[in-house]
Amino acid sequence: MAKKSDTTAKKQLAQDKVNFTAEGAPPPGKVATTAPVAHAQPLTTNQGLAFPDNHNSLKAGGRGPTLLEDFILREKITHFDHERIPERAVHARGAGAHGFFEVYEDMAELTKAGFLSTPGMQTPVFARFSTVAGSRGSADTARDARGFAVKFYTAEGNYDLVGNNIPVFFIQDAIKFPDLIHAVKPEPHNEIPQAASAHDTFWDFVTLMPESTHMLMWVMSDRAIPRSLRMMEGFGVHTFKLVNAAGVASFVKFHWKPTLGVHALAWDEAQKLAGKDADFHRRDLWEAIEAGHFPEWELGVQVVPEEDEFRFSFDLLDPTKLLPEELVPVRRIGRMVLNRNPDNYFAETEQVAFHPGHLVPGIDFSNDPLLQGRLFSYTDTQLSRLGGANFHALPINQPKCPMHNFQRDGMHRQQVNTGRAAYEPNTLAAGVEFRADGKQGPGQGFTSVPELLESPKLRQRSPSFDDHFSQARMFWISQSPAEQDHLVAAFQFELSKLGTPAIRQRMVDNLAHVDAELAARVAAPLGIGAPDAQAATQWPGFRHAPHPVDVVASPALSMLPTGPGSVATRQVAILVCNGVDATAVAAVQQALAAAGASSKIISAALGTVEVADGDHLAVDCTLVTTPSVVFDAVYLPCLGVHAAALMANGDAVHFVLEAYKHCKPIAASGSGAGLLASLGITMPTDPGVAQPQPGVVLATAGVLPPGFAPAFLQAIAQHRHWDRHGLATVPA
Ligand code: HDD
Repeated sequence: MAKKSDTTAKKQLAQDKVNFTAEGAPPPGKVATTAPVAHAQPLTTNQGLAFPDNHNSLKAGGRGPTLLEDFILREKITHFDHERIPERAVHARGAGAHGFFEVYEDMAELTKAGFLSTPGMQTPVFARFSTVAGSRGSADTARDARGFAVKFYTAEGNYDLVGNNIPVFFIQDAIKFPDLIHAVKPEPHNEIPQAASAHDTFWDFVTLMPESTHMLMWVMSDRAIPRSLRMMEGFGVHTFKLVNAAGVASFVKFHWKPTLGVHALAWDEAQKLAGKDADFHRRDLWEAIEAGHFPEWELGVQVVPEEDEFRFSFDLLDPTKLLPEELVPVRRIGRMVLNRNPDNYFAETEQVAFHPGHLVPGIDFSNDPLLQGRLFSYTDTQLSRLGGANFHALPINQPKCPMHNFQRDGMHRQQVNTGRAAYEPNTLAAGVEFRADGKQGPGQGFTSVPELLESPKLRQRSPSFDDHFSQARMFWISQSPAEQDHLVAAFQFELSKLGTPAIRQRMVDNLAHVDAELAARVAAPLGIGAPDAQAATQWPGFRHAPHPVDVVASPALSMLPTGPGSVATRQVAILVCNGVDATAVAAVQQALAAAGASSKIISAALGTVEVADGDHLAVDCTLVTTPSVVFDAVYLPCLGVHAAALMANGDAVHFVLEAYKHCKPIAASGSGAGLLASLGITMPTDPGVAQPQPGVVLATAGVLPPGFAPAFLQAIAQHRHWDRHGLATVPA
């Protein structure tokens, strides 16, 4: 028996040897030669050991158990098991890009910051945009503030401007930040809902914190659902200080102004996009940069001399207040261009560590209590997120200027420091001291602005922070009628989702302090009582300061004046089927391309459609895979006698109606114009070009009139036609 078994084992062993080479793995020591040239380096372990077979673990026989001694397998699996790091507690989902900042003028009169000193000087930057509440895998188009963080790699050290796309914040003191975030994140018992503020805990908290009312107005506005990360403003939010070489400080608010204007999605569209293309914003950023349409913003400053600190009816240190641009104009001092996508998402976008306390000489903090608290939080969070004190040594975080100090050791230390003396002062390291000389002036290092501070220790909010509603009112009265409608609808949507009617009531009671009409409109469909301003005053967090007389509209707060703008990078869908007028399609495509927009041919199936003259037109995408929500505008060309066939397709009908309902520009020619009429959109009575509804461009004649493409381009440049009427009846 034993002998027979030995023989079987030997046979199996021989067979295993055959199998080993038969399966294609080269003999030990040889490197596979069939790999593409780019990957032709030998595959090695983390220790550099080349190994020939990356497909099979080491087993006792071809069908036997895997051996524990397989250190190659163990290393690979172990590394994989530890690939994930904790996601950011907030701003987990983000997209980033490299670029440069270029200053327009010498800012020496205000700041000694070197990167703001020489006109035309370029400083490398890395920018990361993010949503706040959602997890790393959540959808891009959630209703939320967007993070707008920029790291400037200046010659004097890294400067981080860690802002948002909204100029104010929910809370006035950092001690409330964990409460705010616990309230807005998914509820802890069931982890629902993801990336959404429309749930009880968020509104429970904010209604008890009326200081959040101003920010709520922004978050319920279309600012919280940007069309593109490239089309949103950024704000430093807090008041900071600029300091010149003579030590003279001024207060400053920072702004980023996008050259493409500020534009938003429709709320219904944003929700659908969350499912149809959860990567909508990051894809848009990536593709624009790949296509050479580099996103660009101008950096603006609002400067207030120190002696004017108390000039305003609000406190400059209060982060729930903005500085109206009509009171202090925004001076544009430079531009940021993002011109390179990251090579590796994890290494760069995920591992980048921002911190409002990363400053350079010439820029300093104010005493805003929200900012002061942030100064602790950001380093602290990187310690656990990036695994220790050496996160500054990750390539994306390294300063691009010399860096010397006596910080030593710690997890994942990259630097190999030499010498005995890891302290200062010393005489043992050739007397070297790594210290700037402390004098004022360019290149002389960071010094804090001296400030006289003598006061009792108090755990108290300054009464100058008490006015919670005036700027919320200013925001409301500065919006166009369409923007007001969207804001009311957003409040209604969010509050309708609450299971606790008392919270809905508390919100409209608070809103009654902003504007009676706003509160009444929001309350109408919520199944609650009329807004009661007096009831709101009963809650402990309520501090009542009457609206100061200077609450006037601030035109800069509306998104409308920023358009019409450019059509560059806009995406246009051209719906086709057999019989399409290819000449008209080519003419419109040419006009769009010349203006920097792009177009896609959409039909029911991939392949080609037969055009009117018997030729063929290639289809780019199908109606189902690229729905209307991923486009900015739609063109319906003449489809000859086949027009009815397209409209027999429910997906095509839905595509057009949905684009129309989302107020997107629609152009139609020939029988395409007739199709719109059959959908109840418009009656094409005029033979030439007519615009019966805002943003609808028609040509009923067979040949496109010369004004057709320009009219369509103009409609696209206006972004959306929010003033379209009768939309409630459109079934999409
Ligand atoms: Fe914050 C991340 C912006 C208040 C604590 N914050 C973070 C990011 C942005 C902001 C853009 C993402 C940076 C990135 O892309 O990596 N945060 C703001 C703004 C605030 C603000 C504009 C108010 C004006 N934050 C704030 C407070 C605290 C924090 C009051 C805590 C006291 N924020 C953090 C954090 C994060 C963060 C937990 C998460 C990941 C990180 O820092 O690096 O530390």
